[in-house]
Amino acid sequence: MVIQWYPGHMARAKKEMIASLKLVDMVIELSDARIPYSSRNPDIDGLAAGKIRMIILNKADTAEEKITSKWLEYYKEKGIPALAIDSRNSGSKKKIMEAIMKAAEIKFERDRKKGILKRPVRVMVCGIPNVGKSTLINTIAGKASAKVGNKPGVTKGNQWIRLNEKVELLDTPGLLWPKFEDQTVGSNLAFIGSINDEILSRYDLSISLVERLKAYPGKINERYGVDESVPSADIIKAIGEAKLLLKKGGEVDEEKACRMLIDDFRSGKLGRISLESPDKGDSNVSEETGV
Ligand SMILES: Nc1nc2c(ncn2[C@@H]2O[C@H](COP(=O)(O)OP(=O)(O)OP(=O)(O)O)[C@@H](O)[C@H]2O)c(=O)[nH]1
Ligand SMILES: [Mg+2]
Repeated sequence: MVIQWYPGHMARAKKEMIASLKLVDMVIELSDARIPYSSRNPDIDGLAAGKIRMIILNKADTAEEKITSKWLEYYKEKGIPALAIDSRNSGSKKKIMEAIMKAAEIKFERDRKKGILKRPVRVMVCGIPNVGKSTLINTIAGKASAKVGNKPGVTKGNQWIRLNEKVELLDTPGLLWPKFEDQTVGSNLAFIGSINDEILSRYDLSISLVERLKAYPGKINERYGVDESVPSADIIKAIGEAKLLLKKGGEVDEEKACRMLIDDFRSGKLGRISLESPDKGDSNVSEETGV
């Protein structure tokens, strides 16, 4: 299965993002803590050059804490402020606001020197689809200002949200890039729900996910009570049998079994799983930018 998804609305969103970048001081890029490398759009480094930067490893509740800490250490070494959070949790608000105000200090200082006292820091929140950008903004705002949903492409256009006299946030639509050179990146993005499911084979995706979950022996067994030592195709069937996902004639509904497995991974019900680590020698860290 070859995965590519760069619909026309994304090319338009990119243009809109480039136009809005002129208006912002800071760019907060959300990535998914389970795949911090694959979930970062390689275009953003270039587009956001010269801006104050911050990286958020979102959905940290679904990733292994030990590996997320290694990623935070990795960004610390690069000198890029990074945070790991569950953006649905209102407790994250304080942590994010403190990080924004700390990172923005340089801008406020610059303004003060110019005699500008009342200009807020303008912050663009960007990242791939479905990574939690709008959820994060709602949590910080303390109300449902931006539309959220568990599928890619929920936010259709840029939307400003004024938090207070010091901070304004810009919600943006999820952005991918025209070609995934490495198909592991493509499937990682599909696992977390950043690719439109309609263009994917759920069956092929589930087989790849079962293969990847071999790094976490016991997770599938714990959740569905099935034997993990059999071939991947039989694991899918066994999940359908165990969960009574049957068609009319009593045959296993594999489509439903695949959907359950993928949804359970996406929501973290399979447990904390990290698919990428920053350990040295891992091919999943960009040689070019080192980020
Ligand atoms: N487990 C978990 N789920 C989250 C977290 N943040 C967001 N979600 C869920 O992820 C889904 C997508 O959230 P959105 O905020 O709509 O994502 P988005 O990045 O704005 O998506 P687009 O606008 O489509 O690009 C929703 O079902 C959220 O509840 C998190 O930190 N942890
Ligand atoms: Mg959104």
